Amino acid sequence: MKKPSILYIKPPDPYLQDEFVYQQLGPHYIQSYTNHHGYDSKMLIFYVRDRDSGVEPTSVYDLNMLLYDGDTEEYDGIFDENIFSEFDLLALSVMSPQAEYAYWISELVNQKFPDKKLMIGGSHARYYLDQVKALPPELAFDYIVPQDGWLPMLNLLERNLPDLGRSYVFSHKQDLKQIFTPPTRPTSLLKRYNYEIAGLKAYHMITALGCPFSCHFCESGFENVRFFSEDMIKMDLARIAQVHKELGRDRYSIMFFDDVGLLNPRQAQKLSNLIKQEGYTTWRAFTHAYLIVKYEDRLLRPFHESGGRRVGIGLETGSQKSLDLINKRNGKKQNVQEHYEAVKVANKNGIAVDAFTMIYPWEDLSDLKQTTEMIEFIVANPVDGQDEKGRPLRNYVDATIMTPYQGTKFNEMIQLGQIPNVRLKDKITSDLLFYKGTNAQSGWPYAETKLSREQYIKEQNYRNSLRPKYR
Ligand code: B12
Repeated sequence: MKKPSILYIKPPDPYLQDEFVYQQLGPHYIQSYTNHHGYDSKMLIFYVRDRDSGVEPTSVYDLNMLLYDGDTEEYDGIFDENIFSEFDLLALSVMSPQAEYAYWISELVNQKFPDKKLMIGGSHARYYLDQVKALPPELAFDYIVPQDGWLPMLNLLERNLPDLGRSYVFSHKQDLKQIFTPPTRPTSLLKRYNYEIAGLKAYHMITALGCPFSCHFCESGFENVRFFSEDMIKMDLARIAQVHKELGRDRYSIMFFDDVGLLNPRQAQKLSNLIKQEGYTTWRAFTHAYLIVKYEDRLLRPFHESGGRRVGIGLETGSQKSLDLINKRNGKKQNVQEHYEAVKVANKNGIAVDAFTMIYPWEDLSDLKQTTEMIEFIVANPVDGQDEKGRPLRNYVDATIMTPYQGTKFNEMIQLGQIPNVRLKDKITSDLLFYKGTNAQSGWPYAETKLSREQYIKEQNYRNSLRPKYR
């Protein structure tokens, strides 16, 4: 019997100004695994045509699509629904901001290709499982995979895509040490992606899933950390280095995007060795303020010596009151003073900081002032080093307004009235406590906040205006 074929589908990424900044890894991990097991598949990447026009797409026909068969780009142009007729399984990978687009696709398939099986995986299925399960028949999926995709996918393929009724949930947590198939990295696809670290073209990868921290604004607070094997990391690093070389680059860069980038000196050393072995010139990883303060050179020296030039840190806020409420370290105190210290230590060691901050709906003028002062300090603090283009390295900042998404502790606390001066609207529609698809901004779910929305937006704009022109 012929093995079922799969079309992996990535809906557009409405978040970034440009679609082609980061490859969406989820479907590439699963594709590599099904390739290994002998199943034919292609990758379909949707993107918004002519983003700069400012015209928002309102249907799937407003989108463009890119079709990849392995390393070969087969098509790039206006969406053609006939593509769906060629495959047995249409498998979507969806983060919540992409959900709106994903439902355009499921609606079309349910209407015009009812014999095809539809599957949804990714963080949207995980964190909004109840809503995905409750989708009306015209938008619903056959299979919902809220956790890891490897085993559910293989199992359903081996059973020749059984009829299990609509919205069948198949949840599985994988021992990542048993996965030896790094994500597919088609050179011609990666060529489209543009991101630089310290002046060199960079791609990103992950070493682990989950997060050991407990930030009350995050949906994955308290998710166990599971590491991929060192072999898997090596294979992925080697493949990415090969892509860079195939694209004619002899100096190239990598970013580790997981939450556990530089955790301790031993691990930083291990990653640094791998980076050197594969010939990378610069790299970036995430770390935490208290770790930089705790380990200083022991953490940062191996990083810097192997080309580490930027660290991402969720500094969140300059207000101690807000930092305490966030509860990043699950009951352990983190001090705002450590944020200043960490930036100074990193910069002195030749490493620039990408600082992520938020505005919180309980904040008063003095909280806002404290974070703004911290940001002013960060952007002004000199970094002792240059990038690969000979420009001084500069710190970078990002400011957003916190939305208490479903499944976060803040959502629960606000609903229970535990945060003074903050109330949510009685009627929460999907564009309020949900990532809004087409412009990737959250709505304003608050019935009451300490200051007005306008005050918060003004402060946010000011903070983001301090960003350097490059990073
Ligand atoms: C890298 C990253 C980004 C990058 C790149 C995004 C991209 N194109 O991939 C950038 C910076 C752009 C980004 C932006 C945002 N991100 Co982000 N990001 C991540 C991060 C750190 C890693 C993603 C990743 O590569 N994971 C590795 C892969 C293997 O995991 P995965 O995709 O979940 O796939 C697994 C399963 O979900 C499943 N699966 C996935 N796809 C499929 C498909 C099928 C068919 C099957 C069967 C299974 C399956 O199998 C995989 C293996 O288990 C995750 C956190 C994390 N550690 O996952 C957050 C995360 C995905 N991001 C998140 C958020 C909130 C955002 C933003 C909204 C942030 C903001 N406030 O603006 C934006 C929105 C982006 C958008 N799409 O519009 C949330 C999403 C929550 C949600 N409800 O969907 C996460 C989970 C972090 C968090 N806990 O808050 N992000």
